[in-house]
This record gives sequence, C-alpha cells and structure tokens, in this order.
Amino acid sequence: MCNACKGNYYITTPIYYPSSNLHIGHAYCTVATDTMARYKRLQGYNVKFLTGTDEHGQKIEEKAKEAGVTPQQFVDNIVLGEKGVLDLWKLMNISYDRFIRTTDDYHVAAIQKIFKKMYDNGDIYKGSYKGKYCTPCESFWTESQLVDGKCPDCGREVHDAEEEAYFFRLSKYADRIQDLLENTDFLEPRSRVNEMVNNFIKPGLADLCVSRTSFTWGVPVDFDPGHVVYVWIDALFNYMTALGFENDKYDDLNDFWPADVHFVGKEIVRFHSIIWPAMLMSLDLPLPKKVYGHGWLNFNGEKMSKSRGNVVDPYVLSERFGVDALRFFLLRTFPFGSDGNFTNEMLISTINTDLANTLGNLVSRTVAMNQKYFGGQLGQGGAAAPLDEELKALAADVCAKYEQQMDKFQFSVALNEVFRLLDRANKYIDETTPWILAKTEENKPRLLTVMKNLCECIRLSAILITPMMPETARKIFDMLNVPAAARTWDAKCYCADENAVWNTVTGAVLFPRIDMEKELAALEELSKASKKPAIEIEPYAEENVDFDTFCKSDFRAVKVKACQNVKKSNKLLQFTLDDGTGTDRQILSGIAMYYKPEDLVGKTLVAITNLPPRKMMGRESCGMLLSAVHTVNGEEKLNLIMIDDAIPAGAKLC
Ligand code: ME8
Repeated sequence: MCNACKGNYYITTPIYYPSSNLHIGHAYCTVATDTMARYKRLQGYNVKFLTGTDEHGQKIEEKAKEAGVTPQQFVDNIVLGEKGVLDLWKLMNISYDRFIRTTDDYHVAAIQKIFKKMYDNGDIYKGSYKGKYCTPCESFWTESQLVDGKCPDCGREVHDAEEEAYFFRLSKYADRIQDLLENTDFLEPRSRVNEMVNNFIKPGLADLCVSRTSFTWGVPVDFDPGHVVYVWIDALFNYMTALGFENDKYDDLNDFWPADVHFVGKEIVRFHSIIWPAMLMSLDLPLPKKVYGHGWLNFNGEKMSKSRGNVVDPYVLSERFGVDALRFFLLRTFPFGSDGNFTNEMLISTINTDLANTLGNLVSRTVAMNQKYFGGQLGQGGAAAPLDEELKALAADVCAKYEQQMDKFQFSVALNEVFRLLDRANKYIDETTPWILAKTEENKPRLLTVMKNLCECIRLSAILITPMMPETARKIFDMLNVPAAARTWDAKCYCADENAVWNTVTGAVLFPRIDMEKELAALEELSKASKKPAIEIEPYAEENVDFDTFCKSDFRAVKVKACQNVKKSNKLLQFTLDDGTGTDRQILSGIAMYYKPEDLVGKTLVAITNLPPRKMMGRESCGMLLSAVHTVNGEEKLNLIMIDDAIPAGAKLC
C-alpha cells in the first residue's frame, strides 16, 4: 500500500462467457464497476479492478465444434479478435488493472491445486451423479427439466443413468452461509438475501456436483483423468488466482484479498453468495467483504440477446451516440440494484435532456459569455451577493450526498445530485441575467462574480462526473483551463471569491441535440438489416431409402397454364399444367395461404408425377408439386420450387 493513499480497494466484475460477442446488457456491469473503480481512485485509493473471461465449459466446446475450430481458437477470436472483448473494453474506456482468462496456464494449474486441497480436506468426495440421460445430447437432466418426459433439447427419449462424479460438501456450510447472509451486510441489496435464503437455503442445500466426464474442455482433475472441474469452481476462483493465489504469476494477495466488492448480475448471485463463500470457508480463507447483485436490462421489454441485432451492439451504440453518453445513460437511468428496460427513445431523450440541454448548454453558455464579456479572462475582483451563498451551500450539500450515494453504489441517485447542481446553476443564469449586467460598466464587478460562480459550479460538476464520463469531464476541465490539482477529489471546496481567476476557451459542442424521429428511423433500419432470421429446419429422416426406390420417383418440369382457388377450400389451389405430353395434367396443392393463383401462371415448377391419383374436394390430383417448408422466426413458410424457365415442360429431373 502506498503511503499517500487512503488504502487498497479491490473490485471485480463477473468474468464474461465468450460464447458470442457481448451486448449492451453485458457492458452494464463493467461500466458500473469501472465507475466505482474510477471513483475510488479519485478519492485516493489504490485500486485493483479485475475483469476477464470465463472460457471453459460444454457450451464453448459445442460452439467451437459448430464453427469448425478448436475451443481455444474459438475463445481467442472472441476475446482477442477484432471487435472482441478486449477491443470493447478499450472502446468503452474500461480502466481495468488486470484481465484474467481462465485458460491462462497459471490459473489452470492453480485450480488443480485448489480442487486437490478440497479433496484432501474431505470437502470434495467421489460419488455418483444420478439423473435422466439423453444419449444423443450426452446430457443429464433432472426430472423437472424434462419436457413431457423427454429431453428438453432434442425431444428424444431419456433413460435413468448414473455417472461417477466428484461432489462438494455444500450442505455442510448451510448454517454458516445462512448466518452470513441474514446477519451481515455480505450480500446487497437486501432483497437478494431473502431470495437466496427462501429459495435455496431453507429448502435444503444439496452437495454440489463439481466434476464432469461428458466433455473435455475444462480444467482436468489431475489425479483422476477423464474428469474436468465444474466451470463455476474454475470461474469463481479467478478472483483470487488473479492476485496470485496458488500461483507465482502475481503477488497481490496480501494487499488486495479479501475483495471489497464483487459486482454481479442477479442470476449469478446464488453462485457468489452461497457456493463461493462455502468454498472459501472450506479452505479457511477470508470472505469477500461484499457481493452486490445488480438488476437486468431488458430491451423494449424483452430479454436482451445478440440475436436482436445491431441495436444492442455496444459498438453501434457508441459510434452513434458516443461512449460517454452511453455510459451515462446506463448509470443515470437504471437504479443499480433493480431491473430496467432499455429503449432507444429513453436513450435519445436522456441525451437530449440531461446532456445536451442541462450540462452541455450550461457549459457552452458560460464559456460563450466569458468570451463575450471578458475575452475569456476572469481576473481578480468582483461583487458577491446573497444568492451566491445559496449556490455555494447547495454545491456543498450535493457533494456530500453524492459521496453517500456512491458509497452505496447508487449511481443514478448520485447523478441526480449532480443534476441538482447543474439545474440550479442554469437557474442562476436566469436569475442573475448576465446579459443585462453586461450593459452597464458599474455592473461589471457583479457580472465577474456571476461568471466565476458559474465556472465553479461547472468545475465541481466535472469532478463529480469524472467516474461516469471521464472524457467529458476532461473536455470540460480543458475548456475551463482547470489546473490538474483542481480536478481532484480534494479540490471540492467551493471558491468563487475575489481571488479566484479563470481563463476559459470555447470548444466544440459537448453533446449535439439528436433528432429523435430521424434517429429512431435510422436505428430501425439498422436493426432490420442486422437481424438474422432464426431458421428452423425439419429433422432429417433417420431411415435411408434404397437407391432403386428413389430412382422410381418420376420428377418432371411442368409449366403452369392456369391456376385457381378451389371453391369452399381456403387451402387448395388447382393447377392446370403443361407436362410436355400434350395433355394437360391437373394437380391440387394445399398452398393457397402462401400464393395468389394469378402469380403462379407461367412459372416452371417441379412435380412428382408417378404418385397414384388422389381425389381432393371431389377433384382429381395427378401428382404433387415440390416445395420447401421451413420455419423463420417461429413462422411457418413455404416456397414452391421454381426452376429455370428455359427448362422445357416434361424434362425429367434426376
Ligand atoms: O455469468 N442486463 O457470464 P456471462 C444486465 N461467466 N446484466 C447482464 C445482462 C443484461 N441484459 N446480460 C448479461 C457469467 N448480464 C459467468 C460469470 S463470474 C465468476 C462468472 C450480466 O457472460 C450477467 O448478469 O453469462 C453477468 O453478471 C455478466 O453479464 C456476465 O454474464
């Protein structure tokens, strides 16, 4: 620990699962963690901010297989590749101090040692895992996960099976965990405690299966080949291996463990507040001081996912609105412990109202007036008035309340405080009417003080927004020529007296106003263009047909001479076809909901012609037209197979 600093502070984000690129919901937690890390640094703490990627597990193994690459190549691409995780954190100005990948050698070796220690102390034991097994999917399911008694993934039969596996004695720690949750501030917000205790601990904590044999992409259990360590054990210990626990790569454990806070999403609170402390208890290690479970962001009321396209892509959003505006929106709009609904309308209106109107306008008006009335130079002197005292008192109150809220991770409330000051400063302009004061020479001293007060309010606000919008704060400080020492946390004392001097310069508009309608339309276009349809295809036939049987099918090119709806049927179309024989062929097809009859006249289609004739709605159908049936975004679609019109009617297709 350095002598001048206030102490060490260790903060972490969940390490991301690189199964696909990240969306804005993922960025939320990292932006919040970055804000907290910057706030603590601003206050003078020696901060260690850890983030990283959680790279093992069956899902990654499967995705890599689908992509035709090795699991390591697959994760390398998402983490290190263009527009990957590292690029994204750079773009979003994430000031992490350390980045861990669970595939790093030092981490893998440390996990093997940790697993062995818990095995040696008796908290990990070998048992058997019983469940319903789906052979084609190589997956175990519990009774409650089955759908109609079948595999929830592929719908096939499952059977009772048993597999050798290692278990962690989670049940042994149930009482201590309950006590930790109920009687300390270990887990926040408080509502999450009730959820954990009522849903998981009170019904009884079962021992946890901590090894797998059905796939290989994981940390091998070195004393029992064939087993890999359960991905959550591997993942949770990252918080300590990244400081040097059970490895020589780093040596920061004494300075930074226990962590001050783990920020995590609500769905992984269970792992962090039950399993994690139990494993630490097993190894007799100090527990982290706090786990904070933040809420989830939905998009337009629906679960956020990458398949929603560009509109949730942090790259696209940052490019269109700017990184600071995006960071600000996430922190200002959604109370950190609660769920929130991200909409483009809200994003644009927050930028327009808070950033363009309130903050941007205050800065540009102030700097422009300084320029106009004083050539940018506010020298010594001035004339104070009682109104200034009110502003000063409010600024002090804002700073105090901001700090209280930041210490509770309430970023949105802390920002409300900053906007209380910015709103008051804007009102101060209307009350003091600098443009009228500027008209007479005798009011110049008062005008000077008014402008100094405005500069001071802006300077203080810039200090307070530094953790959330570091670039914007820097731009504001630069426009006001604030010296480095006056940009710090300790420089929050308000000073607009006769001795204060300023030398301001005009700069580019901080946040241009966005035309809501135009921007929404542009985003809509982008979203349409980027959405890949989710195509479902019918399962392939399991039984083969022999070649001779197949060759008996007589496929022919046919031309549509006429086509009409069949009376009293909303499904059937009646086709009159030229099949090259000189005699018209009639085929009925149940595709009326997909085509208008007149659109098909003249098309060249494919018919199978040697099926026995069938009667449909009293009419004879001699053969069948080929079509493709598939499901796109849940909607069934059908396309007739249309072939090159140059192919003559009657041509045999094989
Ligand atoms: O859970 N809104 O990784 P992950 C808010 N590897 N937060 C969201 C979100 C949304 N729409 N979508 C995801 C894992 N998140 C594990 C962590 S830690 C030892 C291992 C958050 O990539 C989610 O809540 O699935 C989680 O905190 C984080 O993104 C990473 O999710």
